[in-house]
Amino acid sequence: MPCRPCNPRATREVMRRRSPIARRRLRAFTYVEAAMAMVILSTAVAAGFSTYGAFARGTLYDAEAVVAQELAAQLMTEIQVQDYDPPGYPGSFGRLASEPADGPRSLYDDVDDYDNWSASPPEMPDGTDMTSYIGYVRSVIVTNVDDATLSWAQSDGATDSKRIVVTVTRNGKLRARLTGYRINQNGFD
Ligand SMILES: [Ca+2]
Ligand SMILES: [Ca+2]
Repeated sequence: MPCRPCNPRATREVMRRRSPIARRRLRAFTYVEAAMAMVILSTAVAAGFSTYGAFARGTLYDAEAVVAQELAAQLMTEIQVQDYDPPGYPGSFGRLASEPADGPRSLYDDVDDYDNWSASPPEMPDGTDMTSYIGYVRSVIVTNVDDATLSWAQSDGATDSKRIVVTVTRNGKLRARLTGYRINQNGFD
C-alpha cells in the first residue's frame, strides 16, 4: 500500500488522533533519542581531545629526545678525540688534582678524566651553562673493558679499551644514551 505523503499537518493530525498515553510515550522516546545523541557527541568530543593530547605529548617527547641525542653526541665526540692516557702516565685512570670533578672540561686531556662527570644544565667545555637546555642532565661513565669483547668491565687502567657511556635525562626520565669506545692504538695515543 503506498505511504501517505508526510507533511507537518498530517503528522499533527496523527498525533491528535493518538491517545494521550501514546503521545507521552512518543515524546519520551524523542527525549531519550536526544539524550543518547548528546552522550554520543560528548564521548566523541572527549575522545578527540584525548587523542590530540596524546599527540601533543608525543610530539614534545620526540622533540626532547632529539635535543638529548644532540647533547649526548656533542659530548661523546669531545671525549673520543682526547688521548687514551695522559702524556707520561700510561695505565693511569681518573683525574689529576689540576682536573677538578666539576670542571671546566677544558682542563681535561684524556678519556677517563670524564668519568663520573655530570652537569645540569649542560655546560660548554669552558664551564659556561647552556641555558637553552635547563632541565637536562648530562652524565658520563668511563670504564675499562676487556680488549677482545669490549663488554666485560675490567679494573681501572688495566686494558687498552675504554667504554664511554653518555646519558641525558630530563625531569628524571632517560632521553638519550650513547655508548662509544676508545682504543689505545699501540701506545701512540
Ligand atoms: Ca687528564
Ligand atoms: Ca685521566
